[in-house]
Amino acid sequence: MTSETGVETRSTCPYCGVGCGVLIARDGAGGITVRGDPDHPTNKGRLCSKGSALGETVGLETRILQPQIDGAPATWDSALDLVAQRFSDTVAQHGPDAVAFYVSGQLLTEDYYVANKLMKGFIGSANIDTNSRLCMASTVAGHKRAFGTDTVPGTYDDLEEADLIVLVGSNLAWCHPILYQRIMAARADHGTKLVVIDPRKTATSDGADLHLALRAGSDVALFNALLAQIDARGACDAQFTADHVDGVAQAITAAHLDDPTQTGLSPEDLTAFCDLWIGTPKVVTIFSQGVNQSSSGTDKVNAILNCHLATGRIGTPGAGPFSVTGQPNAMGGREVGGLANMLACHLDIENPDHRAAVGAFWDAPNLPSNPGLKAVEMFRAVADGRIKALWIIHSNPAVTMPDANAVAAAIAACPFTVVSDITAQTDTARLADVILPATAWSEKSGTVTNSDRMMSRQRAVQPAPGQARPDWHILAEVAARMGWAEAFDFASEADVFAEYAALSGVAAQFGRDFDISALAGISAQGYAELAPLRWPQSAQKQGGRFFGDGVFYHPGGKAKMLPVTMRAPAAQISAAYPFRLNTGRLRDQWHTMTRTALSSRLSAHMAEPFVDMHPDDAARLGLEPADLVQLSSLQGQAIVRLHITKDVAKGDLFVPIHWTGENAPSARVDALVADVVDPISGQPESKAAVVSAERFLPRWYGFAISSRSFTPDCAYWARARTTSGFRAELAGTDTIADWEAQARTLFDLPDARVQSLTDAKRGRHRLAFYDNEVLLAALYIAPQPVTLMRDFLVGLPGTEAAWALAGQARGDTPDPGPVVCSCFAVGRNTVRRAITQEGLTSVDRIGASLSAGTNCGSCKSELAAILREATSLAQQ
Ligand SMILES: Nc1nc2c(c(=O)[nH]1)N[C@H]1C(S)=C(S)[C@@H](COP(=O)(O)OP(=O)(O)OC[C@H]3O[C@@H](n4cnc5c(=O)[nH]c(N)nc54)[C@H](O)[C@@H]3O)O[C@H]1N2
Ligand SMILES: Nc1nc2c(c(=O)[nH]1)N[C@H]1C(S)=C(S)[C@@H](COP(=O)(O)OP(=O)(O)OC[C@H]3O[C@@H](n4cnc5c(=O)[nH]c(N)nc54)[C@H](O)[C@@H]3O)O[C@H]1N2
Ligand code: SF4
Ligand SMILES: [Mo]
Repeated sequence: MTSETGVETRSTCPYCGVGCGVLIARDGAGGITVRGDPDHPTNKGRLCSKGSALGETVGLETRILQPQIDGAPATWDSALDLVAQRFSDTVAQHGPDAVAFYVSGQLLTEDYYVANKLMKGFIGSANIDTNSRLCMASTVAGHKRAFGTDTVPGTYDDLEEADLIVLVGSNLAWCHPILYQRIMAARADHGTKLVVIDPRKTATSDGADLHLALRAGSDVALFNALLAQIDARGACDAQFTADHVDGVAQAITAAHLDDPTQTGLSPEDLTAFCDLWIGTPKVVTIFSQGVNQSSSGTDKVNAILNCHLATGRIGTPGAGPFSVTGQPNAMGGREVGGLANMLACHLDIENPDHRAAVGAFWDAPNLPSNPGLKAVEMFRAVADGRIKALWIIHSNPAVTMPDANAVAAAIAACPFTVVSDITAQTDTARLADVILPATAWSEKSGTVTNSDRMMSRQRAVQPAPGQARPDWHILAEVAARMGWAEAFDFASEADVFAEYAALSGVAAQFGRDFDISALAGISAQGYAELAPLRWPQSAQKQGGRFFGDGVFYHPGGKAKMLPVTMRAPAAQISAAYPFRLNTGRLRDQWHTMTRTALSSRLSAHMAEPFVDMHPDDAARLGLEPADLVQLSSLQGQAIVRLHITKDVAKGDLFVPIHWTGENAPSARVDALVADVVDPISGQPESKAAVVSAERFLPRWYGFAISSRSFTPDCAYWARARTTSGFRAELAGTDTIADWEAQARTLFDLPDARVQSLTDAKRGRHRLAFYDNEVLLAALYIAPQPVTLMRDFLVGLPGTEAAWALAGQARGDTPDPGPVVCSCFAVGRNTVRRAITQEGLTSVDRIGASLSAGTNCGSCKSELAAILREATSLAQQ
């Protein structure tokens, strides 16, 4: 179903787990407009920079619109027949465990349900795992150990109710911006205190009362210190623990035995933290990837949950632990059983009663009794030939799995790999035998569940382009061709959802938390009109919080505190690998950038991959600002731009995760990361590799702009979209004899008129290509990192820029600097100038003068940092 031009349709943002409601309208020119839904309870009309730019990322230029077999266009029938045949043959010859699905927390609930039903119910293997293994697995395991289920107890309303919010391993200002803004609003309104626990200084910690820059991986020691103090100060809730919690004494004993000095924090900071936390009953502890992505991730989760259980601060307004989910449907995937060690609706694969009930409900003959392979094990099994047919849906593991080079090699060598994606231009799709074109957000329809258990609809407003089909539909078609037409005879996504809701009622009979059986009989119209609602939705309970009543899901109804002890990250710093490599996200990019990089606005915030390094380390290595740095580990190498900053501690490095073979092949950070996992959750330690760093010394550095896309071929390059085309940073190790010929090949401009400026002795070359007076492309080469007014130059292609070779603006046109506010394209230098020239003293004043920060607000913490910097410079 699609909508008419101008008519607004309610849907949900496809990016992060905040789950903001949007209103989408077709603009009559093939595109869409997107604004925040004022009636959605999560965001009440607000959107962050990524949500605001959604309209710019739905174009078709990079889409795959027809199935491909071995790189050649194919019909749906031949592609689906081939996939079904190869999977059936592989199962027949080698058994069901010789095939696997690797899926995604970005799939809609309906897609996920069908994938899980096909693999676990009918193919008869549990080899379906998901990128949520890299994301939420430690939380799932920690929740199950403590609560007996994977339940997020609270709701977003707790952010406004709380008096203290603690963020552990979470850069909320960039990764869950609308939640961060809700916290900032609560802070302005009633002074909510904010503590940030992160080894790195971030946009999030900039706004905090207390930033605990603990040593990487030491969160367990910190929360054990807190638990020991809770005990020592008599702050345990004796009644609550006696009635509702097991394991209290053991957990407290373990906490006292742990050593808080491992955190590297000062005794004053530790005391300040304990004072605040213990002294503030309404405390919410939010945690994310700094906790989960660790070889002790599950213990970190339980160390946090222990403190809330000991004090009974859980499931009441303004109090509780809160795992924020990353992907839009990370939570939904956990509900449908998308992880290899779960069944469906929070039922357990290893429980024979659960298996029998689900098997009967699905009328499925083949339910496996053992968990399947978790992501890292799965790709190892692909590598060593145990898995011979693999279907990757909605994920890009050749970039995002640890030991990514080995994973890419395994996928390439797998006898049969299918990739379902919206584009064929990904590192993973390029390795596939069959690529299946999926419909994308704004064309597809279904439900997602956000971090606070709110189920919201995504709705289609645009027709499916070309031959693209919804993911659930593709899966059902393959299932039918494998011989299970009846079980997968879904007429629509509404049909899938109704079946799923009915199954949750079966699960509820086993006393499971996830119960949406009230929706079991939902009609097509009811589904079409479904307004956001929070689970559970059963006859007994609708939405609300869990555990405030002290009722948990372990047999006997009690929660468990776990005795945990800090373990350092698995890889140890050594003389050969002296740096700890932290990794994470940037404000305006989403994972491997297949959608966000289509927006020039979003690409302007940080246009190149980089490594944050402390000034003392840079000095010791003899590195200068803007040098290129080669990072090496036992697994692989990366080359990135140096960014010298005190935001990271000495010995720590930070590299963003977003760049891929498509836009900066040398900067794939997971090529450096070992595939070490948490022993309980199987989640990889993505933020604590050890690496060495040295200057990467090319013969030449370059900067290129062009109105058309181009793909460089040199040791280092990074390309990004601009308002007028594309830009790229380049560096090469080879000697180039003829720069004009080189540039013509690069830009594919064999005949265009050229203007050049060469100082061969100094190794400087500048070339600009024109169509009449209009600039098509330009290349700037120098033996050192090229200094240019880049943020000015990127606007020139397509204009009559006769002076492009100068590399800077004429006269007194000022250099705007890199973009800070992507909504209004306001550069850093523009903000600095306005602060000094106009004497601006607050973020609001900056907004009034330049509009920066007045739309989505995602840049407010950066504006505050520029303001602080400018003010302190002025006072010196
Ligand atoms: N802009 C943007 N937003 C996103 C995404 C995106 O790609 N881009 N992705 C979404 C997804 S899937 C996810 S999972 C979330 C992730 O959201 P976050 O978890 O907030 O994001 P990260 O940047 O991965 O990591 C968070 C922080 O963990 C810190 N950290 C590293 N090691 C440790 C440690 O040992 N202890 C502690 N306490 N902290 C540590 C890092 O310094 C980093 O600042 O973001 C979601 N939102
Ligand atoms: N070192 C390090 N590694 C990490 C992390 C980290 O912090 N550090 N974070 C980890 C985490 S938390 C996560 S969640 C993962 C994310 O890693 P991935 O899931 O691998 O990354 P994405 O770029 O989100 O991949 C989604 C793919 O789905 C495609 N796609 C988009 N829409 C659709 C659709 O509707 N249907 C289909 N079939 N395909 C579609 C996109 O084009 C893209 O290729 O990365 C993990 N890797
Ligand atoms: S916070 Fe931003 S990315 Fe996340 S759901 Fe809301 S608009 Fe989308
Ligand atoms: Mo994630």
